Amino acid sequence: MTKIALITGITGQDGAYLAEFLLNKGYIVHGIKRRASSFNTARIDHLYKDPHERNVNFFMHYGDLTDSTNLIRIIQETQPDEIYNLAAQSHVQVSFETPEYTANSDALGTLRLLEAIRILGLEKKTKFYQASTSELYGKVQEIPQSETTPFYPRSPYAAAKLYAYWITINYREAYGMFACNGILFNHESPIRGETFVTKKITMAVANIKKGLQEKLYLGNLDAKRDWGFAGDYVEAMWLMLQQDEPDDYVIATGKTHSVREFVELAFGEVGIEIEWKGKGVDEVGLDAATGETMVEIDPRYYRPTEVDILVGDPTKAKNKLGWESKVEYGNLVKMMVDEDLRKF
Ligand code: NDP
Ligand code: GDR
Repeated sequence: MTKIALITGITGQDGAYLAEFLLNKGYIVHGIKRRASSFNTARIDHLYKDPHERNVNFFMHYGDLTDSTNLIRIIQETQPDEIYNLAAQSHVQVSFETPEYTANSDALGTLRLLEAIRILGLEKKTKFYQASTSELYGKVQEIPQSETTPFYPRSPYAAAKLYAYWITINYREAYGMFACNGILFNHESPIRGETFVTKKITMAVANIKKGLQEKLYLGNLDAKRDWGFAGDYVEAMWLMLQQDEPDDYVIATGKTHSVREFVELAFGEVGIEIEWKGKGVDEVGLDAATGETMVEIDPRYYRPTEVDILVGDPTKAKNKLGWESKVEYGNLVKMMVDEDLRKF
């Protein structure tokens, strides 16, 4: 029997990788996209087929996580075996500026989907994946962070995702739903959103190399993150829904690097060695060969409350799902810089 998947957030980084992954597994894939005044489907255009063709297995529906009736109708029409809830206002810094909207889409949006499954009587048919996040750990209580590490959210985004995490568990326990949280640590790719720090850096490196940009402005250089490759991480989402029992899993590489190290490695890819001078907001990253300023600090990118260090313990995912992160950090940085050099 051909399986049917419904992906929210299909136009995002993970939505695009997951849609391709599931289509390759023979799924029929439905995606929910928001109406926008300009095209927002660049990441999935290569998967799209004219609906008038035969054997079409990829369908798009207009929708929004803030609109319950729309979600109920789409789930009723598509009768999915698996729902992957990837849609979110996913930018931590933006969540400080739009806290209420972030809560509406990221926290209540998750509730709306779970409730839709229940209203439609699909509790026993439809499995549910929730895109939980390492941001839940926030002000970390333990290194590395595992499924049993206490949470301490440090942003409106993380607080909204904390609600989504617990409501997913509550629906699993209250109604016997097959609902899982993937606690994913940062994962990146050439199609990462352009305002996340990795992509911002790799794009700037490519632009500077080509003489299209003078320098790069960043915030906190000392934040440390456990960065993996998005293409690897979507497989873990799928694996969680193929197990006998629903459960929650940390998905991570187990290694951590600072933003500063990422900058050094990315510039290194185009033959620029960065030398740091000064302290705090006055710190600059110089081209060691020419003395030109490549990186400056702009305090605008500092967050009111920062998450200093994240590093995940993926042991449970390895033992129970047989999942491991494949693309190494250095190769990830190279992949992103190479793609930006090619594109821009
Ligand atoms: P992106 O920001 O790339 O994609 C987010 C997607 O959600 C986009 O398709 C966006 O649509 C959609 N969306 C936003 N708001 C709404 C809404 N109100 N209704 C419907 N759709 C909406 O995120 P990623 O692909 O990087 O992440 C996927 C999920 O995983 C997110 O929930 C994120 O919070 C979570 N996560 C991500 C991690 C990462 O490192 N990437 C790590 C841990 C968790 P549009 O294109 O129109 O903006
Ligand atoms: P994060 O990713 O907040 O971890 O959330 P982001 O790339 O935005 O920030 C990582 C770290 O870099 C520091 N930083 C900057 N960040 C941005 N965006 N821009 C800058 O100029 C800059 N300078 C320094 C930040 O302070 C931070 O410490 C991502 C998102 O994908 C979430 O949706 C997801 O849940 C988590 O990863 C896991």
